[in-house]
Amino acid sequence: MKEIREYNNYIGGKWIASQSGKVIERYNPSSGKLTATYQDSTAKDTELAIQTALTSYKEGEWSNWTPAERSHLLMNISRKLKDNVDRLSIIETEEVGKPLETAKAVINGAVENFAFAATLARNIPGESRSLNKKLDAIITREPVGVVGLIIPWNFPLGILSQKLPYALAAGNTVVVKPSEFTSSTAFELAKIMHDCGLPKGVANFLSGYGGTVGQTLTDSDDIHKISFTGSTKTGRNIVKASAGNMKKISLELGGKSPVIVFPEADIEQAVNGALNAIYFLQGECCVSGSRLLVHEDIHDNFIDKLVEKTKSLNVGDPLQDNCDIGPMIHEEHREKVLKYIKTAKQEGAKLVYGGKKLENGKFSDGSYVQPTIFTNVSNSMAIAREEVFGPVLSVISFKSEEEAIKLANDTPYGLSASIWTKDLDRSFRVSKAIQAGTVWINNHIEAFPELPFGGFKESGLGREMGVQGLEAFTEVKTIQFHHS
Ligand code: TXE
Repeated sequence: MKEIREYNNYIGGKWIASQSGKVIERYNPSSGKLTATYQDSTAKDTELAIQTALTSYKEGEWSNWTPAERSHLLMNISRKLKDNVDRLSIIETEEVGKPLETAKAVINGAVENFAFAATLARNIPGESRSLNKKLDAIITREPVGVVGLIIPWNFPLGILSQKLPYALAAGNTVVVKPSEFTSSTAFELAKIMHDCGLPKGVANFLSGYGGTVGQTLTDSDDIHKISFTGSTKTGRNIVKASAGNMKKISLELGGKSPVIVFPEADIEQAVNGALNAIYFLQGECCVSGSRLLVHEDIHDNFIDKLVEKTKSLNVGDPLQDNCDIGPMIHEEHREKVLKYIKTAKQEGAKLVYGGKKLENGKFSDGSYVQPTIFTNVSNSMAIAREEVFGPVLSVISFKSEEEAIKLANDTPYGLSASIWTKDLDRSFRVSKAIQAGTVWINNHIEAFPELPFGGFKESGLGREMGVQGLEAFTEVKTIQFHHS
């Protein structure tokens, strides 16, 4: 796309500029060219969005729509999103730097999230209990109220769709804060929702920085729940800031996911799986398989194959059909990734491939890093403990199943893990022993709206998607009937 996209905030069904008079400029991380501007919103703009959502919630128009009406609207949004997959994918590729095919797959996932949430809108769970002849009770779920959704830069529409349709299906009103780096597709979604007839004030979108818009949302007593995806550091701030009115919180944070390959695994399949696990979205993904644990008997052969395949990956312009690995989100992030590479070498890890900044020729305008593999990594090194969020793989060798489980769990994170084996007993045993919210057997990365997603330990609180993803946006009310 050639033109520079310009977005105002979407509040109360209207497109309005920030009171700051300032915009945030987003530069394409591959070409370095200006690609979009978003409003640099202030605390006052945020307050306006919150009060608009609160008024809409109190008026109850949306929560009083019948489940069927809410469901049809969400389904229409899903259809309209589908009609726009190609266009929206190009936008995300230009802003995130993700390969176009990856962008398409993720936005198709957003289509499915809206479609699935549409079915949940008509299936909000409830129970009744008969306690004795004179006492019956019903257990109902009500919307939480006004929800703040804070979105990161890596999957602007994908992660938004793991939250927004579920919050709306449950009858809440919302304020959405996209990432300051990649806000466009959230506003494109706002346009689609407007055109589909979402009542004004139900979903309000405003762009801006975390320290202003994000902080105002989390501090506000008129926000009843925050659903956040981002860094563990910001997640901790959100926990503290939410204490004021004890708002509910869901947090989907970082990860250091192990990919565990046992000797009986289908080696070709496991090599391809490990490759996808680390290089999907150039490693800028919360579930990246950034720690590869390989049994010592197959280690050398496995690494040879992995390095061979890594050499054949196409690093370059993410808009090109054959691109496998695009640029890092921005220069500062590239520097962070390079620093981890430097530290890994100093700590004694063995660099077997990559490790360099790509800055000449076709890479000169972008923030590219070579796909990188380290072997001889110890689980205590920084690259094995901290979220690098780049195409940097740490390989650790293990001798026994017990050792593999111990290494896998020796991390503050607990988002996901994958196990590569043909041994059914082992797959059950190990998956039960792993402390993570998602465990894949012979796969890594795939997600479905029907399946809840979230983390153990410092990877977060609560679940998104699945029935649990809707329940997370509800309060449970128990009503007792004492009768004669
Ligand atoms: O995240 P932040 P950043 C990890 C990854 C990455 C690191 C930093 O390791 O390198 O985080 O990325 C908003 N109150 N992940 O700095 O700051 C911010 O504006 C409220 C993992 O981009 O957590 C943005 O909208 N909100 C992750 C969102 O929080 C605040 C995806 C995320 O930004 C805020 C992205 C505040 N005080 C990064 N400060 C994943 N789990 O997939 C910032 N924000």
